[in-house]
Amino acid sequence: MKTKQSLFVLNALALTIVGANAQQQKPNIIYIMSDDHAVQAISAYGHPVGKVAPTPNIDRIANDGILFNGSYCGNSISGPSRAAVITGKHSHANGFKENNGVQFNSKQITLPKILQQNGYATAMIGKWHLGSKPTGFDHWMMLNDQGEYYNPQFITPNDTTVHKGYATDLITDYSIDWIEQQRNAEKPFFIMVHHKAPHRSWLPAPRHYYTFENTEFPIPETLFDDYSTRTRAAQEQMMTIDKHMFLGYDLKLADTVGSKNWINDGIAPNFSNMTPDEKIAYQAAYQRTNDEFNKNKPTGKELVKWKYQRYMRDYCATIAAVDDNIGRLLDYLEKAGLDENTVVIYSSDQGFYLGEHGWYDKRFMYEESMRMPLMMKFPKSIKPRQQTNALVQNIDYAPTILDFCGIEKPKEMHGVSFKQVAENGKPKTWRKSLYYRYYEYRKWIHYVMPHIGVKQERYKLIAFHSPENEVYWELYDLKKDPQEINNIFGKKGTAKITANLKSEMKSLAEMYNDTLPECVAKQL
Ligand code: SGN
Ligand code: CA
Repeated sequence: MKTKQSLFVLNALALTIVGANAQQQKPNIIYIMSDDHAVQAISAYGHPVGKVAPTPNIDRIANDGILFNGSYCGNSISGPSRAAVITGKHSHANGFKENNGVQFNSKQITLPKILQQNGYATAMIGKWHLGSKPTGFDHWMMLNDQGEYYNPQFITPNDTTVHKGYATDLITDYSIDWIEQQRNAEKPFFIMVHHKAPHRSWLPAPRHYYTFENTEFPIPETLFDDYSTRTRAAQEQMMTIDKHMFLGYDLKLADTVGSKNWINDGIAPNFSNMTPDEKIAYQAAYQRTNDEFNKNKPTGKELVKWKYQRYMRDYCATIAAVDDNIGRLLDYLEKAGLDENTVVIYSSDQGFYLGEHGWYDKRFMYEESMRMPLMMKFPKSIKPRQQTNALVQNIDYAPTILDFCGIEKPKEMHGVSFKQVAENGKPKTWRKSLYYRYYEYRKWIHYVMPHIGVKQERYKLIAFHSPENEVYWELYDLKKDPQEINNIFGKKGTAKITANLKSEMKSLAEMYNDTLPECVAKQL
């Protein structure tokens, strides 16, 4: 017969075992984020660019799980988007509204802190770019500021050192190394793998110098957009391929036939942290096509087309290295038997213009920049080859990850979990509108007027507002005009739609506790 005491010990033991199993069963989370990777350049999305520059390894995540067609950010620029991801809150609430000269307030609740407190081993490797030191991580190594492609500096809690190699490869090496060797293997893990690529000025790895040399990228229909229906806001920006993409810095063009002397037409050419030998090899890789350019000297529209092709070749070549490395990470997970119980997410900090409307960069609430790539896989509960049009936003990532980990989200998070969407499809009650607000103005070479907007599946309303309190309204019907070239604000037959969207703007601002600028609020 068992004594009372031994029964107690047995019960306690059973509880410990159940506890340990539950802990072990908690999923691992790998959150991969690249920088400025547009959906157009991911083959899983089926865009013509993805067809000529496929990303088979990134696509593996979508094929094994779910692809989000309706994923958007709330403020299309790096730091603000990253801050929204880790806090689950829009910019006005997490305080990180602009990219430049701001420091993230690390005192607030963040996703990594919550996971760490709930027994997760946590790490962040790569671009952080929040002007602060990462918190909530057992282990972190961050690129210095925007980071370099070649031989980048990594900052750790202990030092700042140059690491020999190509950033995308190094970030993956260090991530795999942490998962394999360094983390506390008793705990489930959460790692943020943050690439620099494909951020400007698009410097490919040596193995990809020639990957797209002979690829003709499809010219976007709106490469020569005249912005005729847009308000003043879109006309004063400075991010056109034509007027504002530097021949040396961005496009690596030499001054004459046979010359290795890259043009300095505004900003000095960027050789990242290349060694002298790497620099010679890099310059040599462009020699043939630079000579060809200098023999033909295209001008006018032909020059814009040439710039577009060179831009796309380099941009996609930096993505090719991201793709190689994602393949390497996924292979490692399979080999280590970790793939079944690991949620893998791929995203970028925002979208990007690949020549649409003649632009590069982001910031605007128009589709190409507001839209974010998003895909995730988790073999335990997400079926393969799913797609959804549900409207999701970067503020939802933290609540979703917490939901997968069985942890309740803090009340202050604005986002909602899309775990159900991923597992069972979009519920009937799913949100119908997204809130957007962009702040940064005239702080850097790109001028995009601050704006506030509401995006629904069919319509989008935007209020640009100037420092002089002028308001410029734009309204688009995405069904009839997916390229947003026809601003129908104030046009016949749009009064009701506009009124609905204005009232939605007001209620979203209220729901998120945001204060609208007086000049906009007055017109709602
Ligand atoms: C740099 C780039 C800009 C880019 C910002 C923000 N210029 O300043 O083109 O818009 O980063 O990018 S560069 O001359 O430094 O390349 S973000 O990814 O941080 O949002
Ligand atoms: Ca970015």
